Amino acid sequence: MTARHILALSGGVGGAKLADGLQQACNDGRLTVVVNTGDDFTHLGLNISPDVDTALYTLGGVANPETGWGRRDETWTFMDTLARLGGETWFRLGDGDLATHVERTRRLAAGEALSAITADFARRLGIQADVVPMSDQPLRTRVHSDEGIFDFQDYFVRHQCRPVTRSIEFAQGDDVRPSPAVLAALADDALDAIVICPSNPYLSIAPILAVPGLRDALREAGVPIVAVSPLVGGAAVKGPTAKIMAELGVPVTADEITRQYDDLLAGFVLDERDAALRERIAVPVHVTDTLMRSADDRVRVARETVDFAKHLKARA
Ligand code: FO1
Repeated sequence: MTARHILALSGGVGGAKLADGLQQACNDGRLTVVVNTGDDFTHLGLNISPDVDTALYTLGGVANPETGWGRRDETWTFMDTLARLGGETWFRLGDGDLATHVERTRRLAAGEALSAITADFARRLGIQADVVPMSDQPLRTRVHSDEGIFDFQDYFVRHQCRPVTRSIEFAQGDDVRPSPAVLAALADDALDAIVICPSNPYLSIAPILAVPGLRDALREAGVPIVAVSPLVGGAAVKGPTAKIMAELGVPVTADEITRQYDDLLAGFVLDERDAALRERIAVPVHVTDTLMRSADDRVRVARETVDFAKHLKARA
């Protein structure tokens, strides 16, 4: 695989695994990872950007291998002490992770942009890729459910995705725009492909596409956009993708994911367990084992995805 510059769109754990594979497969090429910030929230007075941190920790090789979020070899003195004091403990912040939130909060309060802080954290973690929050302005995912309207982490962690989803809102002010680094990456002459990682299309990729101007900028970049299916054998590898699809009344099948990305897609990477759905997909399809259990799997799926995208580019 030789690519000059790949841009990937990612949510949390599943997306970060493919981004990690892309980083390892990129060799001398450039990788820009555009990360969802719709899950961001203020908690215990701290600015928390869960998907950005999952990308940073995964690409920096310090992610917790069991959860996929948070840091490996974490200690929990802060949480244990908070519990003894009767504080809020439903959202688990490890001691090392806490330092990330404290430092981010301090720098945001001092007037730095989230993208500048993230770029600096990435450099300090020795990450080769450019990790870029989708926007420097807040856009917040809110889940409208049978039990009321929930802020994202309230729905996802506190209520364990139990409420039945009716619709999903991306609450944002008039000033929300793509991070300058996203637009600069999309304008790069060396950009070869855009990869939509196997993140939740409704909760993790949709907020990125909801940033005004971003969807058009992706389409106008003039390179193939290829998505990797987040469904394997009609089930989500992790998280509530299948549950939400059922609740929104759409079939829980991989071909439905291509309809969610609609006008953007030039190609789709389908899991081999869903190969029978191939005929129902309007764009070119690459069938493979998309499960990323090991580090080698991440690199293999990344290589195949980029090779597929480059093949589509050569054909265009
Ligand atoms: N997910 C959980 O299920 N429980 C938690 O307590 C939790 C804490 C947490 C702390 C920092 C962080 O960066 C992520 C954390 N996550 C937790 C993951 C997060 O809620 C989700 O993975 C994403 O927002 C969805 O991509």
